[in-house]
Amino acid sequence: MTKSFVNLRINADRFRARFDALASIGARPEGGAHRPAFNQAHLEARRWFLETARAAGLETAVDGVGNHSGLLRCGPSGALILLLGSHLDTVPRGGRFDGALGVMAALEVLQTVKDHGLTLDTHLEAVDFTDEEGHYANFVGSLGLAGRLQAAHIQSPRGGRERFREALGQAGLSEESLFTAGRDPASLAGYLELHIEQGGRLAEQKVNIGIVTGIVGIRSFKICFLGRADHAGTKPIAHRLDAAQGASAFTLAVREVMLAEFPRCVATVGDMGFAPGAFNVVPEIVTVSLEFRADEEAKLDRIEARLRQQALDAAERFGLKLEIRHLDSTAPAPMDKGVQAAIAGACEMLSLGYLPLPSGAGHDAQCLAPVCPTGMIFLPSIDGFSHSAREFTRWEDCVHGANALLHTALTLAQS
Ligand code: HGY
Ligand code: MN
Ligand code: MN
Repeated sequence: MTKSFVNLRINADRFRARFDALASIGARPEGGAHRPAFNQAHLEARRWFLETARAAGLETAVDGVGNHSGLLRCGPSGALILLLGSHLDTVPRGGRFDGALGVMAALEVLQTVKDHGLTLDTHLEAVDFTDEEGHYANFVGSLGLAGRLQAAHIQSPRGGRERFREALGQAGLSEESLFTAGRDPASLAGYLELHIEQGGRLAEQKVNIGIVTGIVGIRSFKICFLGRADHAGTKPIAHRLDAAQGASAFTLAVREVMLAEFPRCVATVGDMGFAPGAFNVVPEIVTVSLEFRADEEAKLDRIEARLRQQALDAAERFGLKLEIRHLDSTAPAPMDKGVQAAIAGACEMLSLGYLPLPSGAGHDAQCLAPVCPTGMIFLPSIDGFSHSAREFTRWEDCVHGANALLHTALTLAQS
């Protein structure tokens, strides 16, 4: 950290005003935000972000995978680009902080650098990545920018291929354009992301900043239990091929297996669909969404084998057929040690306490980590709530985090 920057701080009022303006787009009456990828509020939030970045004097762009960004050319011609960012999409009925805080902090850092006329060794770019939450497929934007998006990853979009194509079209994109956004890794100086922890460790230990050491891998599947539609009034229960029984037995077994055999990992059945879905028809088909997470591929392999077996056992028990469709997988990723050290240096300079910790949540950073030095800064989530209107981080922590992002970026942009 060169002496001249030590007293530099972000403009907290401007940061707050922008965060609140963004939070109003797609705001829910009970609090939180509803901006699933490509819904009207998400598209509006992206337009607003570009307008705000343009008004801040940044060069704006939208790439073939829909990533929206503002670029500050504060380095010499031909300089590498240090990326900062996160995502403006949310889970359905999500929180105001998840993703949005990181994009607003990135914008604030770039404008602070611009306002002070700083010249650095790299350019700086603030990015809003497409569909981080996997409304259609996990991390489409960051995988696309990293040049790591595979056709198989969008083969079976959640919610169906037709809806995905339509949503892409409405956003001016296409399945083909998604594969045109890859950056040359040699052009990237690194990637930094500020994000809420979405767990309770920092708040419990009363620490200002989390320095992420690594991010879990995630695999997701659609599992169909196939039975037989029958009359709910005349078909004796013992003679039914009831898909709901298989799906329910499987869902309970997931919890038992994870608690007993993988206590430090997670698996979630987040959605269940019934067909034909009528009071008076024994369910013919029940489709279950499954995702599970672990910090190593070998553990993910073991969990996958055990849960596949549980699905087979549940189907067999109730005389059902079974279809298991793999949707997508994202690898676990360690965070760059040099970037972690730069974050620690910025925290020490700012007299902020910090704690190295792994991330149980997935992030765009895990898609960038294989192609450029990548790190994440976490902020305390009060009571560990996230992915709901309860999500909350104290504003003073947000300002601490944005200043830590600023000084980490200044360190990385001068080395
Ligand atoms: O699911 C996650 O961990 C992230 O919020 N997409
Ligand atoms: Mn997020
Ligand atoms: Mn999220």
